[in-house]
Amino acid sequence: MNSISDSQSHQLDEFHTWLLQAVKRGPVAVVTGKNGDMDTVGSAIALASVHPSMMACGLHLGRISKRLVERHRAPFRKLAPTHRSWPTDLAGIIVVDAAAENQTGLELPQVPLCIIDHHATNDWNLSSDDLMLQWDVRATTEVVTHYLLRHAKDSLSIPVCEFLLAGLVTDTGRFKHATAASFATAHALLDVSGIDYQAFLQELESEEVSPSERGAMLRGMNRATITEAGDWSIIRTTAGTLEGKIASLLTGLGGDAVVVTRHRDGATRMTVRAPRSSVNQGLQLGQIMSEIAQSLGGEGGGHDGAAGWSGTADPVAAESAFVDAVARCKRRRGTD
Ligand SMILES: [Mn+2]
Repeated sequence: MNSISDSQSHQLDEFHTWLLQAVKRGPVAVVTGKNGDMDTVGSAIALASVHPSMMACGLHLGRISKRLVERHRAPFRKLAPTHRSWPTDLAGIIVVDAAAENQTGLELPQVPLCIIDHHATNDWNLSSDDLMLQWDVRATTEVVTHYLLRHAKDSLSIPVCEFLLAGLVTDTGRFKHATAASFATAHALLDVSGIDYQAFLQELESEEVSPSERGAMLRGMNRATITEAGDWSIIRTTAGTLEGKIASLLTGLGGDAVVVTRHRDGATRMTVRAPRSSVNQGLQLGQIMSEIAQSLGGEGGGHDGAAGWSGTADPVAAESAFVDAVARCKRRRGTD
């Protein structure tokens, strides 16, 4: 089973050398992105399983991550945003699935750093002791899976494979946004663990949306409207919670892009999605969101088909900035 390029193999070998040297010097923290989604938490826990002096830690556990951590009693240390008491002999930090230091929500100490990520854009400032593995894959757990397959096969226990597979399943939207490489990663994980995929997926999805969340989502759907923006049609709405879920449901309606805006306690957040057909015709949402961060302030970025922005700008101004940016984007016809 080998679906990675020579250069990717080489990066995994480089990372292995970096890691071996780090764990020899002292403990290594594996830090998650602050959203605590299944991809970042799954990557951190799986990676931290390779050596006893590694520890998965981060600000927050998302709902699915929390359930899987509890079910497997997996080691994960929750940190406060004010956390400063890192071990004095801390030998390195690995950050998984975060495109910038502020996406960890933590102030990281000055130790050798390794970033493992799959976002299209990133704002890391790295020094020569640091390492960056930024792969064009659908989930960070894909990179971690290939590392474990190549250098730490014994770590691929059933729980570790479940963490990796769960990150892949959620970041690909149940394989809706999968590539041949992500299917190959999934195949390798099922093959090595013997996990029954259907049973695994049913258990992962067994947590239903609560009645109050269902109401909030229905109200968000009810407010949705369609706007023409240049060559594109955008479905837009506002929501107080679960913007990602609402955006996914609206994406299923077949517009060229979806924007869900949330405004709460003076903070504005935009969650945007685009189907593959729009991405193939030239719409790059991660790029658009980082441009919006440059013009309106705040933080923005992400993937071509799924991205976000947050800041203090007025929600109407933020949404208009997105609509304008999409309208300026030329549609390439004739592909897909
Ligand atoms: Mn991810």
